[in-house]
Amino acid sequence: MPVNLTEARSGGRRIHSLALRNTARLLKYELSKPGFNRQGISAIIKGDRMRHKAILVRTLIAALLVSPLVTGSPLGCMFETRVLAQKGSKAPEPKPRSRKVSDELLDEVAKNPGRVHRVIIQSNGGKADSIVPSIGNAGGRARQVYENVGAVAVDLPGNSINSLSKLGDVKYISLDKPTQVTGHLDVTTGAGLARSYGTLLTGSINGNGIGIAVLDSGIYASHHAFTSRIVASVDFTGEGRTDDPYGHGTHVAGVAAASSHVSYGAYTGIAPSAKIINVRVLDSQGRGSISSAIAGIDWCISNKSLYNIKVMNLSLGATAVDSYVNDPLCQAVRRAVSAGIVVCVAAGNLGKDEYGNKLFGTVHSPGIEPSAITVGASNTKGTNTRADDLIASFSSRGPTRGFTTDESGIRRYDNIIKPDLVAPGNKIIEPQAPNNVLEIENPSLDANVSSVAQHEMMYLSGTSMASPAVAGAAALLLQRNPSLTPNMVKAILQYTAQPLAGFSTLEQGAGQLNIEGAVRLAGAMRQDLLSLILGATLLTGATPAHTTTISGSTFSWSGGIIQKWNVITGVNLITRYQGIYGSGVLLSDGVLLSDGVLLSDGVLLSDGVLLSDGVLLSDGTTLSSGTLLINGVLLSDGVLLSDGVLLSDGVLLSDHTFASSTSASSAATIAQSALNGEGTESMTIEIDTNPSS
Ligand SMILES: [Ca+2]
Ligand SMILES: [Ca+2]
Repeated sequence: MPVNLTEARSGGRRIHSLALRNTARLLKYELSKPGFNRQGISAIIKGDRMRHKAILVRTLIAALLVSPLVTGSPLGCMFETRVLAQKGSKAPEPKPRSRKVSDELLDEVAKNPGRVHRVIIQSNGGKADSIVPSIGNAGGRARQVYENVGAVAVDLPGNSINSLSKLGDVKYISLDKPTQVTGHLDVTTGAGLARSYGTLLTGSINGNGIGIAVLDSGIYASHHAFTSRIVASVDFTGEGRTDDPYGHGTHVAGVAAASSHVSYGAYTGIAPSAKIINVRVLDSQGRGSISSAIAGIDWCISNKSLYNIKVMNLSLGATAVDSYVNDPLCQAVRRAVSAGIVVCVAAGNLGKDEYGNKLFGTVHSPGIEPSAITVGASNTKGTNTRADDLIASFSSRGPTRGFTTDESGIRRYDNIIKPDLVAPGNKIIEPQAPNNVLEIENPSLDANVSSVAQHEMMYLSGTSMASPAVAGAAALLLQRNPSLTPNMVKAILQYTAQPLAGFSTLEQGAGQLNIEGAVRLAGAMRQDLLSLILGATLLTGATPAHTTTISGSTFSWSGGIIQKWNVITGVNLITRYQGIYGSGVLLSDGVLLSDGVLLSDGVLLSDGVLLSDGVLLSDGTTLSSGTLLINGVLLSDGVLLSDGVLLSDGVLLSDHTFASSTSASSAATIAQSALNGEGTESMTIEIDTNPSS
């Protein structure tokens, strides 16, 4: 519709006013049309043939903004902005739309269109939540919403990026660059914190050069979590292979020593640069014999120097019937410890009955061996903070129930305190051997972080996963202080562990693995320990602070160690060299008890000792009435114990039943697997987006 400005040109303010009114009316008409057209507006203004555009347009806009003609128009502000930006110049030309996808990401997508890419999507208006449904519709997965910055971290298939970028709520999509994330195990155990406590030689603590022997069902050696660090592989099952058709050993090795290669480090093991020695003693069905396990241990002792085997992990066990004094697997472990190897052993997964009742006295062999580091399982709930951590319900509880029978037919139970400590063992994600038996029988164990076998991960639960975390920790301690004896490694791990409130010593030993504290304490000790005499000063400087802070929460160390039937506390344990720390001397053997004070060859071992020198409270008296404390955690929560019976909150398997209910006494099997673990949150799934390397 042409605008008649003849009258307006004839002069006077009235004319201008009329022109403005007419133009405004037309503008209002254009603005009201669906699909508001900037060129239409420009045509109106040009059609006015106004000579004083700059002044007039400004006036016009001012008028429009207060005019009832346009109030309420949602486009008013947009129009204002655009026209003002063009003031004094020609009408605006459509600018090329700025792309909403970063070039870097476009390059990545062009290279790998089918791949899932890790991206950051920024939202318009800062409401990140509103774009999450669209992300799902596009086949993506929102990993984390950052409310304060209006962005979402997303795993997004390459072929969805273009369509998603066209949504109005989406402001920009760019590559979430693969900076290293810190894995859950790394963080919650404190291993990540300890990495920077370097040595002069290595600069960082990662297990470099330390050999960890994994006595298990074999290892899938092609997995990129291990490449080039498996320095030896031997088979004692008779199957003539060292790979892992069962799927257990690969995962166990990963907990101890997986590299940060997959998923940006989300599944980094505890000692990611350690050497791995693959000693296959469990067959393709996860079964083994006592003799094959002993053969594996024997081989490790023989080849200790060749592969620098400092640590051994045994996530396996058999029903404990014989006292550790006679049990052949225990004796083999003892020999390895005497040879200077730290031996970590799973406590077992017999911590509850079919009704969920706690079972005590269920640690299996060789977890009943005093010189072993016997590891129970904690449940981290998938969170890095330790404030919510619990003892896993399935984790086997002490005391040990192996026995000897005297000439009168009386059984003498070992009844020693186990486990020694606990470590994360619920729903742990670590490397998966391809097509393994465990996964085929339990498809939900597949974590699906990668489509490539060499990067694929699976879930497993159990003390089988907890033990290798401690094995990895031992490697870190030995790298930090190569002069530590196995007994000292054990003492440091226990002394720095965090007692979890609400659980007795028979459930958690000294507490939960604290690698930050352990590596720090190991570093504070002299490095000439092998030549020390009793009572010598252990520390090179000030006594380390007995607290650790992980993920924002600070906890106290246990400050104690366990010796068979005793919990010993006191700073003397770390300030003075004790006889029990010697190489080749069993922790807990050869120690004198006198008037309730534990002495070690005349040196006061500790300032807070108690308990009997024999069977744990075999006379049926209360184990503790509040006196036996480790940082406020009772040694035992009122459990009454006598041979064969355990009351209170737990149910002791009748030894009779325990010994006869399984035919496994001659077969070393992996801890009857907890497999699916407890129904709490797991570690976060981190999709691996770089599978080809
Ligand atoms: Ca937690
Ligand atoms: Ca898979």
